[in-house]
Amino acid sequence: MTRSQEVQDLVDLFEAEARRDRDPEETPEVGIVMGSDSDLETMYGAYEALTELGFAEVTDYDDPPDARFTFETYVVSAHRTPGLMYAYAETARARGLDVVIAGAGGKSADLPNMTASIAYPLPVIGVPVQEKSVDSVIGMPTGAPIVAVDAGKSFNAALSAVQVLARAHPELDERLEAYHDALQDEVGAVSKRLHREGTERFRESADR
Ligand code: AIR
Repeated sequence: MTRSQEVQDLVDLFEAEARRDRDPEETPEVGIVMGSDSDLETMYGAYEALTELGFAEVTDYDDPPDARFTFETYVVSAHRTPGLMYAYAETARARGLDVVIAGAGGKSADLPNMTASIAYPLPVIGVPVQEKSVDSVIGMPTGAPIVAVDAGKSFNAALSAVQVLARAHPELDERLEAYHDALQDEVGAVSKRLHREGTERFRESADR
């Protein structure tokens, strides 16, 4: 299959970045890829989780954000642009990525599993964008691993990605702990309020 110019530009970019041998502090740690821009609303959860944990998005490799931990985002289709998927996954490690979050929808959601195979041993966290995509994301043969979340759970995929990174970066451990503490506080506060107000008043209160 030939590649269009738009795709070839991206392949050239990935290959050039792979050759550059940049300082790991300047390259994104997390890569987010999705099969179509129609997946973006579902994959936005990964963006939300990463930014909540202090990650910033790289949109220009030559002008990265100041944040220590960063991520990048692309549309890569396993079926419409197989060459782009191959180039993305094959260069992922050399470009400094430590973990990839890959989401796709439909019954043939092959981007996560193929990215996992090509980028191996880089960990890939698969996000089935729809319920019907779950089997094709998680159904990897023995020896070809993928980690995956439930349909649509891109927020959790990003938390898992940061858990992977936190093994090497204690400050991320602390951010994950702080995030979980805040979650606990929310549940504790709502539980107290439900108990204090009683069920009927709680249901009627505007700021539920
Ligand atoms: N898809 C795109 N290329 C390969 C696959 N499996 C998936 C996308 C999206 C769905 O097909 O991940 O969830 C429909 O894509 P679109 O672009 O037609 O909206």
